[in-house]
Amino acid sequence: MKKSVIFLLLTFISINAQNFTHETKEERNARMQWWRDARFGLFIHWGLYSIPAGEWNGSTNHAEWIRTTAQIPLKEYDKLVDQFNPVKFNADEWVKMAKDAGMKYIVITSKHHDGFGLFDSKFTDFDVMSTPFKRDILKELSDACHKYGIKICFYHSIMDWHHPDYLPRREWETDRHVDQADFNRFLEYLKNQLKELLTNYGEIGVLWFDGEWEDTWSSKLGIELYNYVRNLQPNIIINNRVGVGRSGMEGLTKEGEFGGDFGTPEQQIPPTGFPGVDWESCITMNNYWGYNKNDKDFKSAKELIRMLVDIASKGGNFLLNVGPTSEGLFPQESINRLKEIGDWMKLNSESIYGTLASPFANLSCGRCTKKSLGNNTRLYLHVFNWPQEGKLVLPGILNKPVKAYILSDKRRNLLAATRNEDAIIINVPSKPLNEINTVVVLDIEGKEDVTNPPTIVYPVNIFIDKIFVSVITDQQNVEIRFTTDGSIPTVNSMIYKNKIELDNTATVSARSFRNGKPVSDVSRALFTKVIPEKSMNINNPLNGIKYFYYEGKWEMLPDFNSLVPVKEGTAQNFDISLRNQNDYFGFRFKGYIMIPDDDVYTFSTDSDDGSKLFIGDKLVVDNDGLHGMQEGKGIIALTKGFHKIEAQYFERSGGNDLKVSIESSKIKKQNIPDNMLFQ
Ligand code: H79
Repeated sequence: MKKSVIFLLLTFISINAQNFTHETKEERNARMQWWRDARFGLFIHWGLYSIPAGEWNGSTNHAEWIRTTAQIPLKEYDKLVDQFNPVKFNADEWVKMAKDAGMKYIVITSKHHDGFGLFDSKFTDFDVMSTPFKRDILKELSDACHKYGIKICFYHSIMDWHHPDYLPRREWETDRHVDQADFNRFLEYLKNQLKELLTNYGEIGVLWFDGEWEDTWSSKLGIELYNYVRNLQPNIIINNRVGVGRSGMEGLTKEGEFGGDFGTPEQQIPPTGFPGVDWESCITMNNYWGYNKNDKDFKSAKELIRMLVDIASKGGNFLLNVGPTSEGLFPQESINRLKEIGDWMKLNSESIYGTLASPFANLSCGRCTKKSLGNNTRLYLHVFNWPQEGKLVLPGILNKPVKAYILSDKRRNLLAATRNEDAIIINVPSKPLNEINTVVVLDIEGKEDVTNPPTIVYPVNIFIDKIFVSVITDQQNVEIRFTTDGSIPTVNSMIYKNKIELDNTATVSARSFRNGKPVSDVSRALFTKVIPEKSMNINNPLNGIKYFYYEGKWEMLPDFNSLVPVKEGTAQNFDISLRNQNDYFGFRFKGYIMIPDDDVYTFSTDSDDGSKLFIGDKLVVDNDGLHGMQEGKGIIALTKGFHKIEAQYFERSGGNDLKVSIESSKIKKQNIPDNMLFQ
């Protein structure tokens, strides 16, 4: 192509920077497919922090956060650059270990919070090219990944404890002045480095952002960055930490917030899946992400395999972490575990890759994953608890069994599978082939027809005059029958057609029927009729709310009654910007809320750290304790008019924020507006 044509094309691309946050379902599915099929990836946390290996001045509870947790001055930390020389690093070996473990992608820290880059960056000297090692680690690793068919992905921290223009600072930091800091320049730096990562290393599978929770980052910047990255590699997948909608360590995106492409539960597996939502649990093999030489608390291979299966059965991905040493080696314990997982995967990976979530609400024998076979369906029964009597009972399914066998049985000996009412019973050997998890394959006729109870749907479970309750089910060709007197629905109970209207306290019980026979378990929910709290009369209400500001170091809300406020006055709203300092403070807001209608109201506080909300004298939201932005909710029935409202809040250190919101059948969830607050 001629230079001028290239130039024109580039201009064209840049003026047409697309908005990638809207795409069709088909486009999204196509982009996400490899990742959904993969189910299993390797996380690598590696950087300068592998040199101290978790230890600083005698304390041993550090890792990749050591710069902050040991409060290391910048010039001390910078000395690690001269020591970083992982001569035993061999990209091919790392990639082969991941591949042999059954992993399909690797996410490595291009830059962690400390700001150090494992790649050759033109925009900083704080990178691997300034170390004695002087080899672009990401280049070697991405080449090896491309060679072995593993997707290479980068973890890139937004928070940066090194760059002079990043804001805010650690509270104890003294050697990086804020005076000349310009966050916009930092944004340029961030984008410049991302452009390097997205142009110099071939196709990148995922960009995994983190460190998004400080108050300089915003939803707007997140959406901009998402588009910036997709513009450079349109098919890339980006985690939800690019925006600010993550709900704490649970990691799923809060409703209404921008959530990138997938949720990121950290160090935990959600109790259930989230139909229609992509997510990935990232979990360490021992306790720390970065290498900590004293941390020998490794999960067993059995635990890790069962975690992988548990996650897959809920429709998620498993990103399992290894923290390599400063020599460039995986810890031996990690190598051993990857090997054991690989041994299991070699025989059983078909039950992981490309599977869908379990159709069963719960299974006592273990977990289930699923694949469509066109007309029929294949269930993979991951048996954790092998049956004593040679009979594996799968309760709660109405399909005809087609065939069954043990996945790791090379001869594929067929197992007899028979029906017994709503169960399928499979004759199995008396001993499992694998103690950790023996997978029994069960093919069934048609789409799965499981007896999960119908779902009773309601926004709140209390009401004043009446309430309308919906019931839904995934089961095909059924009618739902229900009762409101606590009894089990029978073939003679009312058929559910429209929403159930209740005007008295009642328990709704629902069950599916087909051809006059019950074909599901029973679901139940209690709805309580309540008397709403009476409003009060106030003379001359004025807009605004009283505030009382306190200072102190607390781990939970103090008894403000026993403390003297540093200052007090009137605020427009629950406004914590009226503070004198950014850490170690608390607020109490007192006033009245004008309630527009008799109704049930859901109040929530979203706060970092703890908060509580009282309406009248009732504690409605208890969201106390030390935590990042975290939401607490409560419900209360109120009559129209004025009610006392009091919010309490405290902040220890780090980020701080308080949002108080209201929602009802007539009010969309929103922060309580100024015009509802009075003093
Ligand atoms: O890279 C690893 C860790 O170093 C990093 N994430 C994994 C993948 C990590 N950074 N911070 N933490 C883990 C814990 C931090 C938690 C908190 Fe928060 C930050 C509490 C309050 C601010 C997360 C964000 C929970 C609430 C908001």
